[in-house]
Amino acid sequence: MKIAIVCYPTFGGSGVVATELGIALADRGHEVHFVTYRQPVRLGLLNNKIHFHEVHVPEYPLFKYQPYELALSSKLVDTIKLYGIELLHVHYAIPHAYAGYMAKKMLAEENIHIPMITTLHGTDITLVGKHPFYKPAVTFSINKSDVVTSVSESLKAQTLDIFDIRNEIEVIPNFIDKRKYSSSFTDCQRSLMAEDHEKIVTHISNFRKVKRIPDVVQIFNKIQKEVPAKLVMVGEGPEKAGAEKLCEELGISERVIFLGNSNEIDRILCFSDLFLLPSESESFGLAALEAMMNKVPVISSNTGGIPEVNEQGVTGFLSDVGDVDEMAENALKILSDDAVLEKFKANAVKSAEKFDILNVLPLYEAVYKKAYESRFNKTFS
Ligand code: GMT
Repeated sequence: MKIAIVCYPTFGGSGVVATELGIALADRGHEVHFVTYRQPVRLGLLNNKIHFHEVHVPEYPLFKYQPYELALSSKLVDTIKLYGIELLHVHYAIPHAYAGYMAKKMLAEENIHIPMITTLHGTDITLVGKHPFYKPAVTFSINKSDVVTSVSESLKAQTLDIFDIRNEIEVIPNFIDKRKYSSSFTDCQRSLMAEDHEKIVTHISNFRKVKRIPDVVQIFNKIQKEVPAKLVMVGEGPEKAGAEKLCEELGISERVIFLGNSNEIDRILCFSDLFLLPSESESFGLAALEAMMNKVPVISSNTGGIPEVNEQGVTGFLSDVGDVDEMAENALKILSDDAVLEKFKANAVKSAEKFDILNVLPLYEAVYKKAYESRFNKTFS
């Protein structure tokens, strides 16, 4: 099948999921076309099964805001016609579902009918999408999608709660490719980050307010008072400068390493002992799953879809949003005893395996089949 995938090409979770899904679909013999404004960060070499089409938005001085949706929908129309694309999968409702629907309508004028799958990722619903300025357009484009999927039960419930949705929403969780981890590094080069006797605590995100970055620093501050430790902060975003300042104020700058964005997440997680994710809201928490797959237990908030990934007392611990005292106490329960740490590490990887791509990919293929067959009234093979 020829599939067009629309996503954000950045380090955000929705772009990562879309990219990994596209790569896996290509491995299964599908022809995948990514349509976005830059080559997705996790997309490696292109080949005859994986194509990338860049959306250009020409600058025009009359416009205060350049019309990306317009350029995207036009690019989709051209790409779908040129390559005979049979199915469109858009990740993150804003503005992708809206632009995708416009492309569908333009194509229908030329008697080309293409089913559209929309995958809801989180902030497109819980933060941005529910804003009154966007809500009518988001509701409309979700209702006009042929199939809607969400990455957790929690996000599905929130979507139905916030919007007037008439479509079914199918839950397809985020996934991870277990095979990529079977050849884990034998030497993580841990010594580059910390002394042998120090534990390594890690946080990875896009450093937005929703991630509660000051909580990460506060939790670590409490941890390092009891156990020798380093904090590795990976990512870039608006909250980073404040976090650096807070570390200075707390006198822990020497114990905290800010790495910036990295394409070597697995190498970093390989030497990590604990992962912190105290988010305000989190539809799934792909970063937590990636940590778990690398044998790293997770201390998190209990918000949104995180409890569907991090199991209380098994793969880590969950607390109410903002309860940094309890999060630090739980972190110390794990870090203070090597036998306990080993137990949590083993549990984390075992639990993460449930989300292996081999279990999740067939769910996406099933929704593609359903959308294709209901659109074309013929069997998908
Ligand atoms: O905020 C982020 O982490 C980025 C954001 C995105 O869409 O790029 O992530 C959302 O989608 C991920 C993939 O489905 C989920 O794992 C994240 O939990 C979700 N983020 C939030 O809900 C805050």
